[in-house]
Amino acid sequence: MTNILDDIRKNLISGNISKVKELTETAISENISAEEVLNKGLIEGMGIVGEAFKKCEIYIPEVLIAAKAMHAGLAILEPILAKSGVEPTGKVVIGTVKGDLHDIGKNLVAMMLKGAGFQIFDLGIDISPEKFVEAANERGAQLIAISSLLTTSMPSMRTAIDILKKSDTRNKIKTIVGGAPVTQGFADEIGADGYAKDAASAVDKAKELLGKL
Ligand code: B1M
Repeated sequence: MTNILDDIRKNLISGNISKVKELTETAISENISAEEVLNKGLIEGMGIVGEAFKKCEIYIPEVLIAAKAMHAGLAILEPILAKSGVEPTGKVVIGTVKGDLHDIGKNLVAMMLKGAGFQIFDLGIDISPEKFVEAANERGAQLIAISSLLTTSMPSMRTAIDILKKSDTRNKIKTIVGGAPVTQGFADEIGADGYAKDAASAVDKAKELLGKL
């Protein structure tokens, strides 16, 4: 016999948006806690999607549709979770660097992080180095996630990290960088705490980095 949390996971993985919404509502009406629906249904489901994406068993369109299904479920849970004071996995400020307007990869990373239970403050595109640090301080974020798709905009990542290093909150905030032209070598060179080559790996790295705080 399958239970409703299995059904939520299965429908999330297959991107059945209306079914995930309906099942999430049913689970809540059956007195399953919002936290359990979130962790055992939505987050576990999105974790399976992330692993399949990493192994190239599924591709970007499937991930995006699963993320939409996740959002449909989250929309039901968010007001309940907010009232019950359940803490997010961590707070992340994310954006695309100054001079760069590409946002598809950044959005994917943001969605996967949200899927893993992180609270996301998405600053958008063309974000100045100062803005990343200011926003992280304002929001009490533990992680700044910076995306760059252009070789010309990559140096702006270094500036953001330099500004953070000079600030009082350096030991409270980690940094992760990524995007097609970014490499582990570049991340090391600019002093980023982490690098991830894709959205699913970004979730693993974010969890690892926050574990070190
Ligand atoms: Co542009 N573009 N583009 N573009 N564009 C590229 C990036 C390019 C490689 C194309 C090419 O020449 N072959 C090239 C960059 C060359 C370089 O510098 N290395 C390029 C260029 C040159 C330009 C313009 C300068 C073109 C022009 O005007 N002459 C211009 C720049 C505008 C600007 O930003 N100032 C430009 C404009 C555009 C569009 C607006 C038309 C559009 C962007 C639309 C949008 O994002 N809303 C666009 C697009 C779509 C592309 C390509 C075709 C696709 C990018 C994409 O979305 N990929 C791209 C060529 C290509 O990659 N094939 C190209 C899908 C996305 C899911 O992958 O973003 O790599 P990606 O994200 C991955 C990983 O990189 C990683 O996870 C994601 C998936 O798991 N990742 C992270 C991303 N961010 C991460 C952050 C992390 C961790 C992982 O931690 C924080």
